[in-house]
Order: sequence, then structure tokens, then C-alpha cells
Amino acid sequence: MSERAVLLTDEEVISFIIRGYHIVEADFPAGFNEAIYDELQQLKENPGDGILDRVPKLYQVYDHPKVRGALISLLGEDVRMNSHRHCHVNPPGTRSQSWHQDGTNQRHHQLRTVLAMYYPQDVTPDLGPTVIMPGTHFRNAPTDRMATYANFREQVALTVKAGTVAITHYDIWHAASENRGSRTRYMLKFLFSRGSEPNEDH
Ligand SMILES: O=C(O)CCC(=O)C(=O)O
Ligand SMILES: [Fe+2]
Repeated sequence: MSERAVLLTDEEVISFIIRGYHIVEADFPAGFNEAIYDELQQLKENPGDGILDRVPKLYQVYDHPKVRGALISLLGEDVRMNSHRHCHVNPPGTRSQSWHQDGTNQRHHQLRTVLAMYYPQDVTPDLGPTVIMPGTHFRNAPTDRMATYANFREQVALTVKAGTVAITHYDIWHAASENRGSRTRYMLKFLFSRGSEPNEDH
């Protein structure tokens, strides 16, 4: 039996609704994040959706009580891991991505899907952090139009500690930034969706 989920407070849920993201700093056992980093480095090709089979330790990331609790608070007890997932590899020397929303905008008055982005290494400003723009999850924007957008005053660079899981609304504007550092920055992007409608209890 897994440890009890640590749910979000009402303030944290309200903050997510307004800003479109919530950061979880998970306390994994010593050496856990480093072991995942090493396994990722040994992959000969990117296995796409198969990343969970290739690196099964990732189950423990999304089963962490604080991660599971945040997902339950946002998407209900019946929250489901999506079969689509991806290991985003940002090696030294890459250029910044353009601002974008993933896939087709899924705008809906209820929260349906989130991205849960796990970082197995510390992400310093030079190591190509993911940059997100709070509040943009309600704003449908064609990727073409965003191609000329540069820095926003209120953008947030996810400079985080190893073991952090950044949970965002699926529609938030985001981009990988350039990696000026000397090692690869990984980000594991998993999707979670609501499995059933909210009831009176939650
Ligand atoms: O690697 C990142 O930080 C973000 C990558 C991304 O958003 C994408 O490729 O869709
Ligand atoms: Fe993306």
C-alpha cells in the first residue's frame, strides 16, 4: 500500500486555477534522481511512450505522496496516467524553443488534463530550464503567432532542484530555453487526465 496522498490546500488549488501551475518538491531517497539520470544517459534512442518500461523507477516519481496528492486534488480520485509521455532531452548547445501550447488546445471550464514534468537533475539558469507563462492556460494562441514572441516580464523559468515535479494546466504556454551549460538537461513529461466528474465529496 502506498503512503497516504498529501492533498493540496484550498489556497494551492486556487493558485493553480489562476496561474496554471503548481510546483512539487518531492523528497526521494538519496541517489534516486541521480540513478534515473544515469539510466536516461544510457538510452541509445528515445523510446517515446516506452520510457516508463525502459526506466520503471519513474513509477515511483508519480506515486510520490505529494505528487499523487496534487494530481488527486486537481483531477479527482479517479485521475489517470495518459499513455502518451515523453522524455525531453535538452543537450548543451541547443537553442530556445518558441512559446507553444502542446497539441490541440483543450480549453474547458473544468480542469481535464495536466502536464507533470519531472526533473531528475538540478536545473540551473544556464541548463535550459522550461519557461512557463502563468495565466496563459485560458488563452488559445496559434503556435505560428507565438513564433515571434520573446521574453515576457512575468514568465517563470523552472529553475528547480532535482526531484521537482512541475504540474501545469495542459494549455499553459511554455518552451524549453537554450542550454548553455555542460551537461544534458532531462525533463520527463507525463500527462494525467480526469477519469470521472467531480461529486459532492471532492
Ligand atoms: O524540454 C522542455 O523544457 C520543454 C519541451 C516542450 O515543451 C516540447 O518539446 O513540447
Ligand atoms: Fe511543449
